[in-house]
Amino acid sequence: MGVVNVTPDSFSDGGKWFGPDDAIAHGLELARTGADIVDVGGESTRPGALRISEDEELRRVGPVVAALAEAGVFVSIDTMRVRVAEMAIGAGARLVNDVSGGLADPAMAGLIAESLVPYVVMHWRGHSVDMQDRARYDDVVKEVTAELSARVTALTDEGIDPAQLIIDPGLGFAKLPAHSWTLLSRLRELSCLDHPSAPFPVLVGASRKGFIARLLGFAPDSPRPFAECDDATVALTAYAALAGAWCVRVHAVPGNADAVRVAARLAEEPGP
Ligand code: PMM
Repeated sequence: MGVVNVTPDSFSDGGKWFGPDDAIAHGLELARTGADIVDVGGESTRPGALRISEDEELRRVGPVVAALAEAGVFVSIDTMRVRVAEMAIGAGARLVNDVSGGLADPAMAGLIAESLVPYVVMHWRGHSVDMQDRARYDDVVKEVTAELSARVTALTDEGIDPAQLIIDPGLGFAKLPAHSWTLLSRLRELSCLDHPSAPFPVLVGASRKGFIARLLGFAPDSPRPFAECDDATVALTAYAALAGAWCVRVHAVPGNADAVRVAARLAEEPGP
């Protein structure tokens, strides 16, 4: 999954694809260079970000989703708002990626149940403005798994077919770097939620996140610039694919697409 952030202020590429023409050209390039899915988002979720209005979000993503879908790209809409998801599905989006897992907009579950599109349920503890205050865990894997299990149960209770659901640990969302590393190291445990339809496919969004930038920086208070974290992202992609991830959400597609192919080839080999 390649990322098109139609925002002036995202984590890692804010402002680069803010105009619709640039965003559309970038989405086409991601698809051409190996992305199976292009994820279009209009709202930044970097720590501390304030929300934008629904109309502004619609204005940012509408033309980009429509043009990419029209060109035959498998488009995913990255939104927490039901109206944006509904517009995007109407314009040809085929997957909804909701970083709040349905918590931000209570009407989202109804739309997903009706429209039958695949739905990414990310682990989330609240909006970006103060989410890092909620990065408190005794056992991060146990708590994230339990909270995702509760979401999956609530969503299926609202009529969503479990086969539509993809889960995501939400790296960097209400997580300190150590939490994200622990979750990655125990990725296989996440798909085994407490739900009769488990295991679920897992999506991993590690690309250019702060926990990588901090690891690679010269000192704790001087993280590596985000755009220089792509080689480490490729390393994590190979690892995540071998650990059974269904999808990786990345900003720079070619190296990550190669890593997925290497991992897939290795996974074909019989064990010892
Ligand atoms: N991360 C960001 C945005 N959307 N969606 C999913 N499912 N998982 C993620 O980890 C995720 C996401 C923030 O990253 P960006 O602003 O650098 O694209």
